[in-house]
Amino acid sequence: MENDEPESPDLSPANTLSRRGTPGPKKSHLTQIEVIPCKICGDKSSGVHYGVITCEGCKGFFRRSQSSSVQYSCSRQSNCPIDRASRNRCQSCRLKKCVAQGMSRDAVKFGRMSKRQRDSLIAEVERHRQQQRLQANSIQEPQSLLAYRPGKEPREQSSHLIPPLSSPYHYSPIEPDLSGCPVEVHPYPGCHVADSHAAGLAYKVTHKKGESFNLLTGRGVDSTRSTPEAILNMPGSEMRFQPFDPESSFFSYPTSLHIEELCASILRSHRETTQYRPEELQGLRWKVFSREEIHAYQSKSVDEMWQHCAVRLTDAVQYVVEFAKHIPGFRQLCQNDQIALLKSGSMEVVLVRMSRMFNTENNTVFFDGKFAGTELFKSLACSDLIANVFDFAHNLCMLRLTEQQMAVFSALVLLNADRPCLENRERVQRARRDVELALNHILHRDNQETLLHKLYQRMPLLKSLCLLHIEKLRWFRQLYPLTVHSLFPPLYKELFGSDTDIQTLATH
Ligand code: HC2
Repeated sequence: MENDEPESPDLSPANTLSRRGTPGPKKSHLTQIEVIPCKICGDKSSGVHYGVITCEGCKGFFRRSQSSSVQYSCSRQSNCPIDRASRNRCQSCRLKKCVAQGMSRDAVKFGRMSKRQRDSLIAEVERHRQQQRLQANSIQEPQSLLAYRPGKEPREQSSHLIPPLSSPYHYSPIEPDLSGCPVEVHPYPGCHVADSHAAGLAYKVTHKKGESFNLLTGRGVDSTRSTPEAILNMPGSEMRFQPFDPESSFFSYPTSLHIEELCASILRSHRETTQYRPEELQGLRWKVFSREEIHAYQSKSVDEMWQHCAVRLTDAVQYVVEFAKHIPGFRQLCQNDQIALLKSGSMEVVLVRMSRMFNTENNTVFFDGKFAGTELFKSLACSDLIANVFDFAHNLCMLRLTEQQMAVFSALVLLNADRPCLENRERVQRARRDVELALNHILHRDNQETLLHKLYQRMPLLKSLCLLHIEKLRWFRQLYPLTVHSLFPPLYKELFGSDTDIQTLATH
């Protein structure tokens, strides 16, 4: 534990700049950089420190962490959530997040930012201010989700399902304490295509034990809540997140107004759950890993690098889970089906989203705070998977999808009625049909109907990439069963592992 006493103000680049000021309207934006919450913990920021917008606490923490005598280690799974309340609990994970967000001792000083970076920052400040105005004026803002619901246990409050937001850009979908979940319990066995039926049965059995890890909440599953009335009472089903009412379109042909609302709603869910916005990524394109840094990744042992990627991948999946929960029609599905769709679809959406992080000019992807090529992943020892994943991201990136198109396509990838283990396929199919109409609608409106075919063509490819990923995990698990068992994030194992292997391991 360490204290986060605010420190005396430094000559942080932002402070320097705001003092110096720039002429015209830019000044008002840059002096209000504090409207953007700390990128590490979400607390109120005080400017750009070490290259990233942070609060005083995280600034001081990062400075102290740079002393050569400091060595942190995580006593859990290296995926501790870092927010204002929890930031002092794990120094290792806090530092990791600082580095992942791009904090660096020799960060380029803000005063010397390129015009592009500066514009991107101004845009971000403007968005936050707009958001604040909106939140002040509207009752349909995400914060209304935090409203207390009487008659529910605290752990069932929607604030667990939808984390507190200081703004949509401080989105922290990571559940409060994943470490409390027993690592040994693997409630949702891998739904392998071949044994999906058996897996479905096994799922229900373990579900009844009521001690499972819930993908949707990151918490224990209460099996009694799967009855229709219970689903209606599920936190969030009375959500006012979107004005769109998916139920109404289930029984009537959706009108174009419905479709417009659906599109807007999906876009909003997407925007609020992406780790980086397009302008931010654009501004970061100059950050590429140096030779030495690449070498450091390549020198990691196979299991160390796998664990590292598993943590990154799990972070990305958690954002996708949040996205899914806000797609109209998804939440109205029973919990079993929500979980089944996420189990088979979340990795696919991670790969779709990876194309947003891709730079086709040099075939790099934004990973750990900088742009990385395939060579950085050498020590994973699965170059075929990496090459294929990069190819996929490259090709999808070349389609230059708008955020709206990307959002609706991602929703379509998730709402797939052919996934294994679904209880109510028809309902998924109905929700999917609306999203298909939405995709048609926006592509027609954008005059890009040829994209439709191209997007549908990508779907089997996505599936094969995910199968290859699972195959590689099996290979890796054979080599390093203990790494997977003890060091991989529980959610990662839940999604990609088959629990029979773990049980075998546990009984030996
Ligand atoms: C994670 C979110 C980041 C962007 C990003 C970049 C590279 C991606 C990574 C994400 C997820 C995991 C990926 C990786 C490239 C290769 C790797 C996709 C999207 C992999 C194919 C590696 C094999 C499996 C791991 C878990 C050992 O913001 O899964």
